[in-house]
Order: sequence, then structure tokens, then C-alpha cells
Amino acid sequence: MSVRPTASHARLDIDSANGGDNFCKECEMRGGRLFLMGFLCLAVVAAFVPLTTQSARACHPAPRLSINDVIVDPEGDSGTTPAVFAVSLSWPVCWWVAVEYETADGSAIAGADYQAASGTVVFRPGETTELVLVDVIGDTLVEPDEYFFVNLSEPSNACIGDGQGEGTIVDDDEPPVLSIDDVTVDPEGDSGTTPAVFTVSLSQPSGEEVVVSYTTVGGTAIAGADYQSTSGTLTFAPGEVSQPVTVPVIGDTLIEPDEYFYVDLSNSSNACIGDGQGKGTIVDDDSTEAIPGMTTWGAIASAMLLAAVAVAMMRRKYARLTA
Ligand SMILES: [Ca+2]
Ligand SMILES: [Ca+2]
Ligand SMILES: [Ca+2]
Ligand SMILES: [Ca+2]
Repeated sequence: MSVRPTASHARLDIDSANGGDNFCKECEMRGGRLFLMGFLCLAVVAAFVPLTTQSARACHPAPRLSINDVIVDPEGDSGTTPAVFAVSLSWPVCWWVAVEYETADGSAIAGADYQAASGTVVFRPGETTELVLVDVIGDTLVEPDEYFFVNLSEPSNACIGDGQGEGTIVDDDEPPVLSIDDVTVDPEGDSGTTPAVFTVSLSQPSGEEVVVSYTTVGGTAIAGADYQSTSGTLTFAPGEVSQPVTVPVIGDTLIEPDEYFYVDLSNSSNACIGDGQGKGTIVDDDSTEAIPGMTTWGAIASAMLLAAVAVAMMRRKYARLTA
């Protein structure tokens, strides 16, 4: 291409043989300035468009994020049950929305009552509901209904309206049943005391403290003569399932039938009373056998004498009690 030199295009670059392009230096400089201006305009537009888009979003009411409350009923006795929370946008939008979520303890404790969870909820353009699952742990502990939270934070392209969901875990475990066993003291002994050790049991561990009162009650055995009157209160710590009750049985040399007394349970809290009466049997060890070689009449006389002695001792025993 040939260009005619003019005053304004005096500096021709016509050295085509050495890579010249036949444009004058002035034209090349103008072209360079135009290219630079065009580039700057594109840069301004590229920067301005997102700003105007964000500005447009800011000018419109931002959608609100909310999370609902959930009740898990029943909690179950083992494994896990999902608590399904719904995270919602107040209306659909044509851009992406995201929000962080994380569980937090209330009266329910992570690791024992539910499994801690956290993450990001992402809404694609047009979506308005996403789910968050939290696993609730089943157990057999008797406990109050418990609760935990799922909290929303750090929203992107939306505002947070109701940012806290409450999860309620409904306990389904029946109160444990208290019972007391029967005890036999054999032999009663001739002096001092021998402990009659009863066991008060819970049918299953409880998550709460269990309290129950106990007291001895006379049968054919007499308090103060055959056993020592005993009473008190038992406290089962959570998880504890048995407690002893000890009643001293009084030894003697009195010939008498086997005797019995009771230990009664009453006034329980956080447990029901099933078998609430333990029977204590005292096996007499004082012989009525005849002396070898003694005649029948002699044995009868001896037995009558022993009976008279027994009656006298019984009278003394009652007299002491009623004194
Ligand atoms: Ca349960
Ligand atoms: Ca439970
Ligand atoms: Ca004895
Ligand atoms: Ca005796």
C-alpha cells in the first residue's frame, strides 16, 4: 500500500523491506491512543456493571432467611433419629444465596443427646427451601424433654430473619421401678447382732436422681428384741441401680419359732415402687432336742420347762418394749 506524504503525515514508515507498515508515525500514535482509551472504557464498564448490579440488589428488598423449629417425638431408645430443619428464603431470587449453620447446646448436650452439625446451606437461583439434618441420639434414660439450637450466620446475598431453630427432643422412657428383696438370717446367733442386708433395686438406670424412704415394720419378730428398728432415705445417683439396707438382727438363746419382720419402701421420687416390701426371716438356732437317754416323760417335762422359760422370756421381752 502506498501513502502519499503530506505535511501531517510527513514521517512515513515506508521501510517495507525491513518490516515497515506504510503508516506514518502520527497515525500509529493515534491508533495506540485509541486502543488505550478503548481498553480503559472496557475496564470502567467491567467495574461498573457489577457495582450497578449490587446497587440494584441493594435497592430491592433483600430476601430473608429463616429456619423453623422441630420436635423429635419420640427420641427412641437406640440409634439416631433425624431432626429435619427447613431453611427458607422469603422469596425466590435470580442469584445464588448462601448461609452458614451450626448446632448449639440447650439442655440437650452434643454427643449425648444429639450429634453436633455445621456447614453451609446454598440456594441456587429460584430455590427457596433447603434442609438441615441433625441426628438425635436415642437412649433409655428417664429425663425431661430437652432442646438444642441450629443457628444461622454469615448470609450471602440475603438477610437473616429468624436465624435460630429450636430442636425439642421428647423423652419416651418410663420411670424405673423400685423393688426390695427378701432376706433370711440363718442362724440368728446367740448374742450380738447379725446384719440382714436387703437390696433395693431400680429396674433400669435413670438420668435423674431417685430418692426413696425405707423403714422396718414388725411381723412376728419384735423391734428391739429380735431386730433393731431401722429407717432412712436412699439416694440413687443417675445411672446407679442398687443400694443396700442393713437391719441388725439380735441373737439370743431363746427357743422360739422362726420369726420375720419387714422393710417397707415409701415416698419415692423419679421412680415408681413395684415390690415395696422386703421380708426378713430370722431362723432360730436354739435347740429343743431331747437329751440322749432321757425318758419320754422326762422329755415332756423338759419341754414343758423350756416352754415355761420361753413364755417367761417373752413376757420379759414385751415388758421391756412396753415399759
Ligand atoms: Ca428413649
Ligand atoms: Ca431418654
Ligand atoms: Ca440363738
Ligand atoms: Ca432364739
